[in-house]
Amino acid sequence: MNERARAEAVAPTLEDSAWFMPFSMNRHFKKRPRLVARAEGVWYYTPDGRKVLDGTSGLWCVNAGHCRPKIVAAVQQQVAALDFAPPFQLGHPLAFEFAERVVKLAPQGLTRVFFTNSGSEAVDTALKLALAWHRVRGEGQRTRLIGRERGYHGANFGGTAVGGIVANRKIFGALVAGVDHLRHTHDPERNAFSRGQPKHGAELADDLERLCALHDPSTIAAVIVEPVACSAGVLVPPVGYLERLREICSRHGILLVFDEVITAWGRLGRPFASQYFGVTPDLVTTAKGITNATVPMGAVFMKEEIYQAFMQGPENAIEMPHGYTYSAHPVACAAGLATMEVYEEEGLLTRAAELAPLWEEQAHALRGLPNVVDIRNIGLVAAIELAPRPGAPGARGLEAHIRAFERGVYVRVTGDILALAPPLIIRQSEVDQLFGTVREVLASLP
Ligand code: PXG
Ligand code: PLP
Repeated sequence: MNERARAEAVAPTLEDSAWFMPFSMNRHFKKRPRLVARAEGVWYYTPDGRKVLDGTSGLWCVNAGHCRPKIVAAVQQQVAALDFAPPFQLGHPLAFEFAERVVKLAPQGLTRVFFTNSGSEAVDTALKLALAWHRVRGEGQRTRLIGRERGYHGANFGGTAVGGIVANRKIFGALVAGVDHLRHTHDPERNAFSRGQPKHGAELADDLERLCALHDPSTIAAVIVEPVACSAGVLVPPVGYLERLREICSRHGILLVFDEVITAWGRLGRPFASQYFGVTPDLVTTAKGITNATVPMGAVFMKEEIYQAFMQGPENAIEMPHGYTYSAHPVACAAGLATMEVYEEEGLLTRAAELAPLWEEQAHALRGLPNVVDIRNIGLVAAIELAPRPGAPGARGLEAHIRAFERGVYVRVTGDILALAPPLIIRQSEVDQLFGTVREVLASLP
């Protein structure tokens, strides 16, 4: 069957498809689907062969571009050589090799890594590690977890509980006891159209002092934040904010977790955002770009002292009763190793720093277009915030997303915020096309 025939075979049945799509408007989408059938580099191809520029690296994950031959070959070879090996009480060489490779890139002092299969699992793993770490050191009263308003930490129980996007939480009711949230840092009145880090708002980190006073710091296990909150619309940390959070956590013995599921693997022009901002957390969660999204994988990096605290007691006892059937899956490790090679050979973990100045210019050149109320950027990320239509929040954003797709550009939309984060291999001419299409769409959008 050629691509068109296959599309026609699929299309008539979509409207009552069995697939309950995640984080999607199922009925709306199935009536008017947008499908991609193939990808290469920065391009998606629809089933009928139309090219669509991938302006969001899939879901912020295909950092080296799509279907990279080296990664494809590594996956093909691995799946034929060793399809699966249990990670509990058995191992395979690639898992150990991959761990060595990635800890070399991790923020300084984060010398150990635990593998998961997604960012959501990485987050729940990090939260469990934080609770357990305090407990094995005799501070089992530290059970509180602190997230932040507008944070996104995946879809599992712990991550949903510390997450701060209201729509993602309220349908589930109370999830995990003892969770509280810092205020978010978004302040359009003072910081609209900031280039890079906004000037105002470092003092918002002092909200952690308020929560410490309220709950008593000795009850707090960990604080988790995204260095840049990407899902909730690219909220860039104010100058000095992350430093202050770090200082308060250290002073009170609270573990600081940076959720770098999106911001790691070169998005800001350094391997990790922690390095970009010069702030080192105690744990880092990541996923997505760790395998260029070719095979699902996530990871938690931790300081040596956290790992060592568990390496006590008899050597024939399991130190950490936690893990997943597919932790360090051989095919994921093979994809990850090939991904690291591509990143290194092509300098992709620093390329965003080279592209960033012009990227920033082009993003902010959209200022003044109808309904544009804010533009934010950092590294190879930008957000364009649109004024909502009265009584219909999200409608304008969704229409922009659909129109852009019809004009050959895929951009992510959250409410009325468009988010751009293309693969790190993007060429300048393709950046021009990305912004050119966004400009046309915004100019034409009611
Ligand atoms: N933490 C952060 C900071 C994330 O961005 C997760 C955890 C969860 O990862 P998994 O692999 O379980 O999805 C994420 C994922 C969007 C969008 O449009 C963002 C994510 C996922 C889907 C959509 O902004 N981030
Ligand atoms: N549920 C059941 C019944 C299981 O047996 C397992 C794993 O053995 C799980 C859940 C967890 O699955 P995973 O390890 O893939 O996360």
